Amino acid sequence: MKVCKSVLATLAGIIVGLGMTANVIGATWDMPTPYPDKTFHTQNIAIFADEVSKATGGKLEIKIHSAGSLFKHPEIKNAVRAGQVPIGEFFLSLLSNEHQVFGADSQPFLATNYKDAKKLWDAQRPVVTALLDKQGLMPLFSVAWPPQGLYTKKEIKTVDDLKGIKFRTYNATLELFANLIGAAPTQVEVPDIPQAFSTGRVDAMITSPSTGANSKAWDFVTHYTDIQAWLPKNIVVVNKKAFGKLDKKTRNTILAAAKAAETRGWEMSMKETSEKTQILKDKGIIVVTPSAELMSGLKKIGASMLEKWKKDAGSEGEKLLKAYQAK
Ligand code: PCA
Repeated sequence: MKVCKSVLATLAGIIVGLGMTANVIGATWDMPTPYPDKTFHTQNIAIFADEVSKATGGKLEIKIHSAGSLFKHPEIKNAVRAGQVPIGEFFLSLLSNEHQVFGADSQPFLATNYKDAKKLWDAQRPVVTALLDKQGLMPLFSVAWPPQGLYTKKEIKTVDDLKGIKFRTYNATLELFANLIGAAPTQVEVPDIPQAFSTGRVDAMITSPSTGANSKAWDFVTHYTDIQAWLPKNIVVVNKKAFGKLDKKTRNTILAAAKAAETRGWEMSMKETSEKTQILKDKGIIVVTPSAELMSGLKKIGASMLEKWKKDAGSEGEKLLKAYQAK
């Protein structure tokens, strides 16, 4: 009897350890994301998780761990790759250190509106899928952030006005852009933005109206210049092995929910752009249409970055650009 009990306890431990719920009716998938709950991307994946749960009758629950609480942003991709978690969301262009094609959406002024951003993703998806496949990963969906604008503590009329400013960045491409405009870049994750400003680590940033409003940018900057520089994306990926272990019906359920999440996410993003820009205004930030001089200065830098990108991105990059320009 005693032995029996301990065997049962061990079995229960194994089942829980495997991420199964205690009553063995289904599985729980932990899903890390670097972004806070109130981010529209996180709200979108919450709906995705809900749809999967409902459609599988609770057989598969996806539990979201937001704001980098389970894995820090730079670790999320490898955590999914290693099977530590079966699914995760991260900023696609973070992977540009592996291959430049991952960073195409962060190239300044390559795709600056939703229509072009969507075309770019259509061109990028097959290349990204093939590269991730080699790592045992499969993309489920990808959603763009709103166009990226400039947050500062003074009016910016020319590129020269940005010289020497301590600049918050979020990937290598933005870091290079900041260096080329003569600013001093520091990498800061979204949940840490308010503190980075309040402690004086940074004085300016380029990000969406979404992240600016959610970070309460009016507490630390005065101007938002609407430069619409690029629309970077988040991507949700699964570990192919974990996905393959599911039955066909569940796999199809996930794929259908992913497709819906991509469509819904882009719609949410578009809505965010106007809503959050209005909030910036309402909270007292001066929303500025950029001067022609500022734009031509920034675009010149963007053009030189694209030339370098083309060299670094090789034949895959060329294929991607051709497909983008053909659309
Ligand atoms: N918000 C995220 C990524 C792009 C954006 O708009 C950030 O600022 O890190």
